[in-house]
Amino acid sequence: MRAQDLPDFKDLPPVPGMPPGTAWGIWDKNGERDNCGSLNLLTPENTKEAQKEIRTGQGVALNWSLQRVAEPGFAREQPKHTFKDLTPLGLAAFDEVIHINTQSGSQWDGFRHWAQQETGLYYNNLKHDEIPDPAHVEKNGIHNWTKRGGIVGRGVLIDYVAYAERHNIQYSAVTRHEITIHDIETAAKEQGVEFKPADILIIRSGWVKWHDEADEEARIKGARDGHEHVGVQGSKESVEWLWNHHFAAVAGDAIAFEAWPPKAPYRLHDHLLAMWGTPIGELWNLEELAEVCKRENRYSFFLTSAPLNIHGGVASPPNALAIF
Ligand code: UVW
Repeated sequence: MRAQDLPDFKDLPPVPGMPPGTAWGIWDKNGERDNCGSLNLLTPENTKEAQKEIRTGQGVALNWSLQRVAEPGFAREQPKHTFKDLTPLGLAAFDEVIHINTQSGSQWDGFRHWAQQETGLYYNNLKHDEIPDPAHVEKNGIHNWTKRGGIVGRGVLIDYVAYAERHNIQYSAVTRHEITIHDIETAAKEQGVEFKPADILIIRSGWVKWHDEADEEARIKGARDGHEHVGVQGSKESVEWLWNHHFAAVAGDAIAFEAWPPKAPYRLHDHLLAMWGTPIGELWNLEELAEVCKRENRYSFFLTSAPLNIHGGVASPPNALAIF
């Protein structure tokens, strides 16, 4: 379905057993279950339109170092990187082994990560126990994003850090500071951004900047042991605004895109991942991106992302590039 044919939030057809505003079945085609949600908005036509954003040719990589976050929270593992010396095989060579929890650093949350919490159901009616079951490996696995040609489109950055400075808004990135739709719309206007359907909406909240500037003790307290951080407000207004703009995906630099902890019934994780099939990018490094946007005075760009091709995967480093 094209963005212009999608129903408004209030007109989404009811899905039995699910809260209003569930978008299951919308992208099912010829009796085949959809696994890609709003990524279906990224069509070849959209790519051709988005490539008009390339003017200077400068690329900015949005993955943070795999070694970041230094001390992950929510009992998540630090990445392990070991070298494997191939000298015993008569070769002057190295392999390496990388062991990561995909939630510990820059990531896309896929549709096997998070259920609508009250029903325990994942995007398009996938059940919790089906996820580790090989019989259901095709459902919602992140490999489906590779199969469809990755993520390619127009990215737009809302630099909330710069907006907060301009408007004298003081906050700590490791408190539950809410970014409202009014803030996003005002910042967009000030930055000269007009949203388009199928955009990939990226919000710089200041979490990575905080982490970069904090000492070890503060990082442990804020990132590993504290479970509060800045993000988009979870509210009726946010949910309706996000759906009605028909973004292909959303992303940010904090542990979650939304102000954490979330508050029912407007947990954005539930709506985006489980009810709509909209990927959430988290812990992206947006520092250089913000500098380039400011320098170019342009907050839209061509964006590509090639997630891991892992069959049945839950999440992935984004391997995202913004190209100006
Ligand atoms: C949090 O851990 C806050 O979010 P996610 O599970 O999406 O990483």
